[in-house]
Amino acid sequence: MAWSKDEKKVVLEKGECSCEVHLYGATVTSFKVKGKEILFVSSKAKTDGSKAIRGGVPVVFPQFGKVAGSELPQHGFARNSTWSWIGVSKENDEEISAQFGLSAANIPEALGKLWPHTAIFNLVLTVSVYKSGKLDIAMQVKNIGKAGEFPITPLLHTYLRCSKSSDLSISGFSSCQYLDKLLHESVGVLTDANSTAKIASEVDRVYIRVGNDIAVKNTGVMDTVTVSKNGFSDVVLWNPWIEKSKSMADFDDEEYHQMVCVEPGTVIDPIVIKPDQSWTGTQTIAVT
Ligand code: TA6
Repeated sequence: MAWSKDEKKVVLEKGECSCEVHLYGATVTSFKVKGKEILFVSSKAKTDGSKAIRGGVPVVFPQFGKVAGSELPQHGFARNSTWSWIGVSKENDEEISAQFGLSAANIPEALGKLWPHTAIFNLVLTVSVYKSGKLDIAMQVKNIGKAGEFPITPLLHTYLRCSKSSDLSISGFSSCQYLDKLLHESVGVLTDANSTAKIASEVDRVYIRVGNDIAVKNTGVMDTVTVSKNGFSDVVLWNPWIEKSKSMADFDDEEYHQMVCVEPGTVIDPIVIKPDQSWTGTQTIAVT
C-alpha cells in the first residue's frame, strides 16, 4: 500500500518511511522512519476541526503571528481550514508525493473575510516522503488575480519530537541575528554567539536570514534530525517550557520536555506576490 485516504487524512508510504496528512490544515501529523516517529503531536491535540492541530507541521498562512490592524487570528487561516485533496502527484521507486489545495472556497467565511486578498490567492501544498528517510513539504502560493498584489509571511510550524528538550543541541544559528519575542521588540535584534542553541527555559526567537540547514542533535529518537529550507529566509525556534505549557489547553503541562519547534518561514520581510506570480517555499526533514 503506497497510499491511502479516508475522510480525515491521507497516509503515504515509501519503503520503511511513511507520513500522515490531515485534510484539516493540510497538517502533516506523522513522519516515521523505520518505525520511529520524528514529529511531535500533543496528546491533547484536537483533530476534529475545532482548532488547529497542536503538533506535526501546521501551515502558517497568510501571516505569521498577529498583524497590527488585522483581525486575522494568530498564524492565519490555513491551519484552521479543510483543504482539498488534489491527489498523488508523483510516485517512483524513491518517493511518493501528494498535493493538497487551499483557496477561497476552503476558508470558513468568518475567516476569509478578515483578509482582503482571500479571493485572489491559491495555495498548493506538496508533501513528499522518500525511502531514504526524508520528508519534503513545499508551499506554492499563486496570485490568481489580475490587479492587486498581496504580502504574506508564510511559515511551516514544525514540531520535532525528542526525549528531553534540555538535552538538545541545535546548530545553524551561530552569530545569527534574532528577535527575542520574550523580550519584546524593545530589545531589538540580538546576536546568538553560541555555536549551538540549547533549551533550558522558554525560547521564542525569530532568527533572521539564517542558513538553510538547522541540525537538531541528541533528540533521543534519531542521532540527528536536519531541517533544511529553500525559499524561506528565517527560522523560528520555540519551546513553551513550564508556564506557557500550562496555559495551553491542547498541550500537556509536561510535554515541553518532548518537543522543540524549528520553523522555516519568511516572517521579518513579507513576500509580495504580484498578479499571475507565484512563490514557493520548501522544508526538508532528513534523519541520520
Ligand atoms: O512560532 C512560535 C509561536 O509564535 C509562539 O509565540 C507560540 O505562540 C507558538 O507560535 C504557538 O502558537 P499557537 O497559535 O499555535 O498557540
